[in-house]
Amino acid sequence: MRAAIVGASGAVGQEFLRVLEERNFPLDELVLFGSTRSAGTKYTFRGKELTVKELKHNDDFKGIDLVWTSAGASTSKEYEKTITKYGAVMIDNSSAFRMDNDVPLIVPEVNAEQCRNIPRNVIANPNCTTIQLVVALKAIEDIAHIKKVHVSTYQAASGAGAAAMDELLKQTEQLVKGEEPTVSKFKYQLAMNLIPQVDVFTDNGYTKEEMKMYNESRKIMGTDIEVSATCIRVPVMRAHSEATWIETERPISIEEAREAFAKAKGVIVIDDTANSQYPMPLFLAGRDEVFVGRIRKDLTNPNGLTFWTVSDQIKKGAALNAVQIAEYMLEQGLLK
Ligand code: 2RA
Repeated sequence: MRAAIVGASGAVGQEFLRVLEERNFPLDELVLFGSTRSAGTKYTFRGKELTVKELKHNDDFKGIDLVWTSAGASTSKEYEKTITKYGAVMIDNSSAFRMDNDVPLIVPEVNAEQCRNIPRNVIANPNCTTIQLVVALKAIEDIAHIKKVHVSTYQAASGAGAAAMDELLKQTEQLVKGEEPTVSKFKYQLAMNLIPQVDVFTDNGYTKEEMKMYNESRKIMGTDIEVSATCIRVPVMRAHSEATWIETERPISIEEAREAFAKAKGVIVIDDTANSQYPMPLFLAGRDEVFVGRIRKDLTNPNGLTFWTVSDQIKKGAALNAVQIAEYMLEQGLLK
């Protein structure tokens, strides 16, 4: 298997290298691509030094079987044909193709089988907040149909890239020193603050990030589920948290829900409030799973349940999910 990463120098690109090593993904060769600025940069992968090649419209993708792309939607749109024209499968982490009817939007724990139908040789990786949400929702959908979801997200700085993580640390340091904090990666200072805006606002008052959760969840779950989200940027480094309220077709007990979560693929339950045990981003960054806690009935709705989740935004929210898609395809003989 000859594979490539486009956007190797970014936070997600670097996570791809870590995840591929960690999971010993079977590769005969890995080729790294990046922008003019990152071309020539060297990274070590499995003890070998790899040099980033400048992404160009040429035959560089000839003989490559699989390409993970995480370099922004405009780059994915521009290079789709260059990447796939010799038969490579493109697993794209950007928002470019997620809602295209001829591109499956995949979270392996939920709808892996849809990898079988890839007429453009393109598979879309969902937005990080959506991945985290649907892994948890799938556990409940398997026992009772979910009709409505309300979710409030608490999104880490990592969602805006490595430089945003650096800025959060820098702001914190500046505040401690009594200096004016540097504000460039978000509209406002993030340290000691919460910013109720992730991405730009749309005509209906929701942000693009919030509409991604509505649209992508419906496509992945393949149901009439409706998701109303409020996405908030919080001063946390790299794990997202979500407070979720669901309404199911029939009432489900806390015990039923907890059992369903405990059995679900990719989910770990941390829910022992008597001992103040619940998922927290500080302690779960770097982990593979979606962690679920604070499971309880919704006091406003007999068919309602509410719970809290935490998951690593760069790992399961991006690189790991995309690698798991490739692992599934290999297992199913869908990749060379
Ligand atoms: C964010 N989900 O958290 C968006 C993009 N990664 O900023």
